[in-house]
Amino acid sequence: MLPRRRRPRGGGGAPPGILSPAVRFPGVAIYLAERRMGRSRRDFLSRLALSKGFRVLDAYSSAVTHVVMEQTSAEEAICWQESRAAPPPGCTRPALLDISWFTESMAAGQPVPVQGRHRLEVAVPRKGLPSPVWMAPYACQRPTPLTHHNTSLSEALEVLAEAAGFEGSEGRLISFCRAASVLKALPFPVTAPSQLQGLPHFGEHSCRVIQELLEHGLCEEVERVRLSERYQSMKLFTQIFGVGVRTADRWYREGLRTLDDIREQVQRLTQQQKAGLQHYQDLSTAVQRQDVEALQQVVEAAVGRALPGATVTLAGGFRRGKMQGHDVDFLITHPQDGQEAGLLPRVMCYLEQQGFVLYHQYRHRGDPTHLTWPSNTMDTYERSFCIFRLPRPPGAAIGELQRPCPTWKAVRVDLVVTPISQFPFALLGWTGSKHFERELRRFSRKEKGLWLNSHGLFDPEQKTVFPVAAEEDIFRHLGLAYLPPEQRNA
Ligand code: DCP
Ligand code: MG
Repeated sequence: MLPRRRRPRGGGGAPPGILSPAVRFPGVAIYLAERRMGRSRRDFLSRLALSKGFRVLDAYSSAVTHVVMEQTSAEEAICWQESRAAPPPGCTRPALLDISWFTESMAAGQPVPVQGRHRLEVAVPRKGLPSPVWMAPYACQRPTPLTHHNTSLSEALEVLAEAAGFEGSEGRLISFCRAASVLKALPFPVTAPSQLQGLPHFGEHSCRVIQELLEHGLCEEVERVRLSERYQSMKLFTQIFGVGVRTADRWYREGLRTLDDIREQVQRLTQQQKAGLQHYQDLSTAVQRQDVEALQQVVEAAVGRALPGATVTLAGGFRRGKMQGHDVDFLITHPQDGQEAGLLPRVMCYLEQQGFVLYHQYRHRGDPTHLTWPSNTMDTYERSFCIFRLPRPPGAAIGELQRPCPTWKAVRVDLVVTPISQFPFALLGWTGSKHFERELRRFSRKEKGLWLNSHGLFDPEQKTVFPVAAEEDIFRHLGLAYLPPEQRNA
């Protein structure tokens, strides 16, 4: 069990509910509908959720994100919801869920991503194929759950996106990402090309790929790319910590193909790349959720010692509900603006003394006014890119004994320090997904004329920034319905 975390409140103007002193998932607000549940069971479930850091609202309102019901049919649930006030413009109705979502979330100690089987849905008699649906054009305007109905199709498009990125074709990369992201948001599996009609971002190329996959189970172009020497070497090289597309491309053009080829050139590598190569096996193995919890405790202890009152918040894919990831992203802040300055060297020093650090690269805080707005340079926060030495619990799986060192494993961790006044922007920016962030910035710029980055939201005409207290405020300023992290898997 993790110690309770102190963290900035994410309520963002939510109506008063039953509030826990330590809300761990500010993006989730549960409403337990009492209908068939009964008062005492509802009270028991509320207390359980509160004890695990969930926010439970005692009244149904537009702040509710998850409605949980028991022994209620889908038809009854929808009638119940329609009898309530309609959501304000721009807000979506909360998900109607059966108790399985609640019990699974309590068991996991965090909100599990909402899947089809959790939803109370009216079974519509199927007449042939589900008809094409209307879909909002920007990924930040629609929920995208972690697990969806079109995984093999979206993965194929993402191979083409990645390959385009390896060739420096940013435009093609984004086009394929957008089409893949639409598939992830669809509420049904695509089984016929006609279902793509009217969907945004489905150009001729993406349609052709999907058609081939639906007809033959494979797409010749995707398979050719996947098996190509170029794609495989670029993927291998860019997986090394500290190696980007440009370096990987240079190595490839020089005829290098394998990790051994790179090891022979060790004198040309940066310290970061050397560390990446040294720990390649561990770092190319997915980080698991239990590793994240162990790491959070380690980081919290160091941060608490370096600056009492400072908080550690999980961001990145794990905040979106992923069970595995390539690294762990933590944001550090302090409730008093300015207190956090210079904190990270003390944290790193303490972690190093305890033997948790295999490698780290510290970056001083930069001046955010030097960012060229609107910029793709994410931020100028003080940060450390680290490789942690994470002790393995005794009795790790047998297969683990073949690993380089069975008693610990190397894990990539990013630590980012932000002043509390900018924290909601940093949290939004560091939660991802990458495509979601790209879309959010594009939406801000093109639809609202505002510039968004991980430091703030800027109005270039008025020359003003928007003060915010929580992520919800940023969505509100942009006129978007709030999406909790687990619906940002675009
Ligand atoms: N990010 C950022 N600045 C960076 C790197 C990442 O702001 N220099 C943002 C982009 C992503 C988010 O942080 O939206 C997390 O980045 P990751 O690369 O860690 O990606 P994920 O955590 O989503 O996935 P995973 O770590 O599992 O690959
Ligand atoms: Mg990450």
